[in-house]
Amino acid sequence: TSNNSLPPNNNNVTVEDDRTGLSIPTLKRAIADNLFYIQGKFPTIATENDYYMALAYTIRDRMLQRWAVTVDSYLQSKTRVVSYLSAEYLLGPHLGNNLINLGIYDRVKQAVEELGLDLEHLIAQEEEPGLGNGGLGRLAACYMDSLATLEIPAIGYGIRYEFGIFDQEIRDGWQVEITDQWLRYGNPWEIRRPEVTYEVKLGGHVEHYTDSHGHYGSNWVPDLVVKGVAYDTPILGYQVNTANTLRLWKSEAPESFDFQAFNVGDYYGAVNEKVICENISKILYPNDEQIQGKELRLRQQYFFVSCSLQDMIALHLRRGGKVENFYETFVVQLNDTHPAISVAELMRLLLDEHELDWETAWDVTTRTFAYTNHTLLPEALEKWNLDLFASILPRHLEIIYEINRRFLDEVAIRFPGDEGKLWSLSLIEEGEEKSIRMAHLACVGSFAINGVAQLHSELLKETVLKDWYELYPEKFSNKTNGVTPRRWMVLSNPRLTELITSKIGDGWIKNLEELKGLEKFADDGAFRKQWMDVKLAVKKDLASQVEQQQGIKINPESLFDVQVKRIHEYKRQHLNVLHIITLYNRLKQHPDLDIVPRTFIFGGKAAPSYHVAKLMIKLITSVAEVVNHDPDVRDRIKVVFMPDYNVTNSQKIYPAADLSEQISLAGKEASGTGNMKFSLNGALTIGTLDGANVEIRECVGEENFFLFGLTAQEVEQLKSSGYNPWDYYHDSLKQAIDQISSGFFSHRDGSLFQRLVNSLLYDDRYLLFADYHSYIECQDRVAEAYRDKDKWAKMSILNVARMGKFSSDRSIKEYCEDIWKVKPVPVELYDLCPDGE
Ligand code: CBF
Repeated sequence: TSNNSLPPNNNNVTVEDDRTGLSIPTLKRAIADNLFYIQGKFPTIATENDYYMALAYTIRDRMLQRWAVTVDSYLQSKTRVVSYLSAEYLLGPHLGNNLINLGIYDRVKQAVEELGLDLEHLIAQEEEPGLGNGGLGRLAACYMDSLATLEIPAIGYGIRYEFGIFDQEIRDGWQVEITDQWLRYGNPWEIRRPEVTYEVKLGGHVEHYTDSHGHYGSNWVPDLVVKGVAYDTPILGYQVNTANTLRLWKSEAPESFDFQAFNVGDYYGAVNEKVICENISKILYPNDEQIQGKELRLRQQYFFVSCSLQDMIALHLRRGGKVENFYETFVVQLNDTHPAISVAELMRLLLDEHELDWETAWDVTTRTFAYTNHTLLPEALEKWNLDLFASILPRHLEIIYEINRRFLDEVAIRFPGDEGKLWSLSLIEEGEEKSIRMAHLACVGSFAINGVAQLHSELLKETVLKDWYELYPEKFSNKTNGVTPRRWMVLSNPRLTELITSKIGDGWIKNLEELKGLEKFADDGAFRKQWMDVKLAVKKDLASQVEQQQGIKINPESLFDVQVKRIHEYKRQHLNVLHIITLYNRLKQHPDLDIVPRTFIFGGKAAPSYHVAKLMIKLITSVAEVVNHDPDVRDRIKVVFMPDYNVTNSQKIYPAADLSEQISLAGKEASGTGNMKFSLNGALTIGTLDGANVEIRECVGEENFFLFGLTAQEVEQLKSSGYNPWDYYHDSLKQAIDQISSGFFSHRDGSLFQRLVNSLLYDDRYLLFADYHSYIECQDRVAEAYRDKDKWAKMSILNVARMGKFSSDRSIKEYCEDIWKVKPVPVELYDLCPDGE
């Protein structure tokens, strides 16, 4: 049917309609067509995955014209393009989201049903691209959605990892990591661009020369050259024509090299080098907020940054620009320090490849980059061992030395005689092991620096970037994170979306502040009932999923108390466990105690080499084992660990939560974005004054937020006055800790959790003990509040109504106005291939 010579069929469907048409008969034909011509299958033998693929191609076809026109209009226009550089994109499945953004979800559902299929089943076939670890990668994905929805010319650059974040299984209560093979059945959403490739040098040495005109130059002689190949994925905005590009790089061996090796008979050498090249984009490092300083990771960072900058320069020149004006075409946002090597790479390209002088090259560079910091944790601040760095990027080391020399000269003038300042601001950390401080490279090379929540941005200025703030106060600002309501409401919570829309229309999907309109219904009894009915229906869905997958029966009427996020000591999942044990002990002591039934739901991955985090998972599952099977509990408490927490699973979890656990130690969580997704879906928060919790509480009202714990300031005071966990080790806390260490939850194996218990008793870096009593008292208030369902409904409605600020659209608008200085460029559809051309 794709053959041009065929006449239109009796539905009057033309060839063009087959690729773009949106009527139900056309969609059905297109699906059947793709099933046959792309999958090579026909209905009697097609699997559900074949149908998913056929549908995915059908939808991609409908995005292609928008995509091509968007690219063309950016090439034609003279407006600045935002380039988002991120080593991670945690996109989640595309199909459902694209149907929402195209506005054809219901229509496609019907078309698919008429073919005897179920749309939700097909959507569930998609293997999500898990190209990120957690919040940082998911933020990048939300920002791509908002950039397109706001019609901002933008391109996202990253790495096409062959293996994304590992799949998690729980065996005998322990996390087991399984390789993520997201590409195993192919990826219908991407297009390989074999013509868009760049060479990336690695290793070797640098030669210096003076040419016949007396110009001094540097020639980097690498010992390995890798090829980066572009894979493009369209990112469609909501109800607009804009489809921006996410360009991910795959590393390959250059075509030429293996022949050279064969010629000299080195078969092993040739194959080995090919493997080395391909390894660069093989796997995502599974550490969230922890650096490991591994050579391959530096190679990955440099690889994608170099390809991306070369690509941007090529596009800029193609638009008729001169390298000196590069920053007029692109503004480049560095998503944390992972792409910070960009500063040295752009300098290298401008100096060595485009022969600009140092001053001009530095001027271009510092007008190009802006840097977002995402963490205050010292262990997450990237540093590269100098020798390692020199062995991979010898030319960049020279450039960094020169940047540093000039920069420290400036510092010496500003702070005469202040050796300490030179030491603390230097790009090089001295000491036994010299290293390069990537955050400092990002700061010196960027014209803007921002944190991701008000508190975080303030703490940055007072702590890790204090000296930088003193030097360049004008560079600093805050850009509080946000989440896209398209994925995190419309797609994941259709019931609530419908209820809200029935009251205030659907304007809120693009302008989240319109949720304010719900406030006036918060006192309407009938609406509260509808609200709680929706919540109950969603909880029932989750309950049946849990029962089906794990055989655990949970009571949908119980309070769903949820903590889903990466497992980390600073996020304090073990504080939550201490509360569970406390409740359990109360029930054991007073079996007839009238408690509010609760279901505790956990989910999250631990970095494979982070032993204490893995032990925290084992603790949760061990406590679950005891509590869930104790007849005295009589099902009043249930504990569930949902395996393989990812975007797909999270879309079912956030909508079902009553209570959102945001209990990190104040001053440790930069922002959090899960906190926003929960509250947007009507969960109430129990939380500390950390990250964006502070702003969420301000917005929803302190009476609609369960606050506990020390403030960031109090944490510092307590630490500096000499914190002693033993001061808090009594009563119910002592009982819980002693049970864990005596083996009560581990078949009398007292040694199992000893490392975890000792880390609390003898260090307690994250002050669990100090916050325990306040947490328990607050949880008791939560339980009391939940008894009054009507009041709870009101609080829940008000939470949603007041979450307007936390749309990623708002964040992106702030970046556009304050940092990027870019404006929307609406895309008009036009025919790119008029007849006869
Ligand atoms: O800013 C996005 C998120 O980034 C992190 O996940 C990170 O990797 N540094 C932080 O931990 C989150 O607080 C933050 O929301």
